[in-house]
Amino acid sequence: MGLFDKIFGKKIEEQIEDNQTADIFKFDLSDLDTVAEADSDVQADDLVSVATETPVEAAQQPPITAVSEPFADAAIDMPIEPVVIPIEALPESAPESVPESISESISESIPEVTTPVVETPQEIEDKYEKSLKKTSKSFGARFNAFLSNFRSVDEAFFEELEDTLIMSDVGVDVATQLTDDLRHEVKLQNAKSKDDVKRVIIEKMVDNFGESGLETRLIIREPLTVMLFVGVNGVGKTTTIGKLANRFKNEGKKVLLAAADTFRAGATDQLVEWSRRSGVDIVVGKEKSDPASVVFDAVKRAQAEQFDVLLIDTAGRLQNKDNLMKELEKMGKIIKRELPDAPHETLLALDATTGQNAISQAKEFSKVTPLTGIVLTKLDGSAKGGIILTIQQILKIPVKLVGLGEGLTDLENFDEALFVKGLFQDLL
Ligand SMILES: Nc1nc2c(ncn2[C@@H]2O[C@H](COP(=O)(O)OP(=O)(O)OP(=O)(O)O)[C@@H](O)[C@H]2O)c(=O)[nH]1
Ligand SMILES: [Mg+2]
Repeated sequence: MGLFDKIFGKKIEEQIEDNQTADIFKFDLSDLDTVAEADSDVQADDLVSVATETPVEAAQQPPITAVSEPFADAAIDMPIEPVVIPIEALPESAPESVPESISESISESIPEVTTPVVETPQEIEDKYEKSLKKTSKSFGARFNAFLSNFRSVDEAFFEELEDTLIMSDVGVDVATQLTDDLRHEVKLQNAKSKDDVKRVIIEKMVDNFGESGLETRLIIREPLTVMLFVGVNGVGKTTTIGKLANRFKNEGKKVLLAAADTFRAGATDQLVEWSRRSGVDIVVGKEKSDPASVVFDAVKRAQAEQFDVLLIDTAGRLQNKDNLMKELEKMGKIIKRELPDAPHETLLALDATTGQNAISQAKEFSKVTPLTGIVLTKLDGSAKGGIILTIQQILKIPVKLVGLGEGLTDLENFDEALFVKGLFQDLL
């Protein structure tokens, strides 16, 4: 049984019969305009625009470890003697301290903490459905526009279908493959109405998606799990770490964060604020210092103090690709020297609203470092849809986490069935 039948239950033949009498088209082209307007809701780096009215003081403010000395590139092969200074001992002007003004502006920009609760399966399903509403609408609008011209399944139909899929961000290769598969699909040849055609196409897309067979669960290792977060600027690395730290903390794990984005001014302060909100510890370094030194100290501390999870934030923007490559390589070496099987996860954050660009980013990062999974962020924004349906198929990397909003609890494990249901919620 394909994923489509598992999720939507009915066999296609039965549905085709039912559909002869029912009109299930809910969209017209005007939906596209609404969605385009709504796009502006989610803007990368738009930190100040999401101010909450009530900044929340974290109940617990864990110690911040500062790395005292940045080390030169050559230091990677030399024994490292880190000096750990408690944050209180640093002069006020040192970059490790969080100036009150910055701290305040950051706390205003991060949505309010809600009391930790264990979510029911229904609540998780509702969250998926709500978040994917915008994407589902724009996806649906495209398909309905295409199907409104439907007369018969002929060559012109397949050409138009291919164009529609490409416009929906499915990617040229997948669109061509899917169209070719459908050319040979007997059910499609027999389809007489728009609804039949729609169902067969959707069934094919869903079943292809369900065939990836990739392991989507996060890898957890005893005694210490190390997760490295990579991705271009603004995709949601730091936010995801903040949310994940909160989740692990609620599960009773001892969590340490490493602020290894020493490149962007303010990046450390942002992660410090997330650590305060979740009440977890953090290791920071001086601005522009060697991020590998932060990673080294964090790994040492995580081992010495029996932390369960270490989450490492990295820079999304560097002077050039070579620098990024060198930096990630060096971090990888430092981690492996202490823990040969780590990092256990190297997660690439991708913004679902950036379409095909996300695929190029994944390909570029794969060249720099082996990736174990994808965090697909901003699913609550408006994506064209195709990209999220085909991302695993194209990249052969599992989506492990999805970002469903900016709040502390807006992160879920990737769930294929809920995802597909959410994406096609208004089309079937
Ligand atoms: N709507 C929505 N916004 C998100 C989500 N994840 C992150 N954001 C927002 O995206 C913006 C950028 O997020 P960051 O976590 O700072 O991104 P980053 O990858 O760490 O960026 P750099 O540090 O510049 O490399 C912020 O405004 C976040 O609130 C999500 O799932 N949904
Ligand atoms: Mg960041």
